[in-house]
Amino acid sequence: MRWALAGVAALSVGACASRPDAGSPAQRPPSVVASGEALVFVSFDSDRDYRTSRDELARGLDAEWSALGAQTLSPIVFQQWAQRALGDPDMGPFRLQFDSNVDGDITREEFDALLTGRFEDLDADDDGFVARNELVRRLASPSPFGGRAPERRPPGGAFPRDR
Ligand SMILES: [Ca+2]
Ligand SMILES: [Ca+2]
Ligand SMILES: [Ca+2]
Repeated sequence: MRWALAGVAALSVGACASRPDAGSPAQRPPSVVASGEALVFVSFDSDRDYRTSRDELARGLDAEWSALGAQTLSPIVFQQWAQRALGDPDMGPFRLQFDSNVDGDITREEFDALLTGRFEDLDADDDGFVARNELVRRLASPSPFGGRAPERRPPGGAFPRDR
């Protein structure tokens, strides 16, 4: 009997504890997204001042390329890097965006050019630093689906993989 009562008590505590998460939209934190390159730029912040400078970008690109240990990135090496560095290779930036001459391989110059371009794009106030607030984006409105916006497929059903 004591065991059964203890079980009921534990269940009701669990129900109460989960209730705040299901509160009004105002109680939910805003939905925020960070791009794959944002994760890379955060990792380049070597002095940990929460912003990545152009010097840190240059040193970070050197270190990243050295760690890859290849003259050029083949599709399979790029895929492995994207999985680890970008968090999700299907979120971009994509291989074809790096491979500007579309020869199948990514050179150091192509690697640097794309990431440097993204850095400049993200540096919204043009001060030469990419700060954390320039790396995250709030989604337009809190989603009623627990912070996760429903996917909207474009007509035809496929998401564009290479913009
Ligand atoms: Ca820094
Ligand atoms: Ca190429
Ligand atoms: Ca900036």
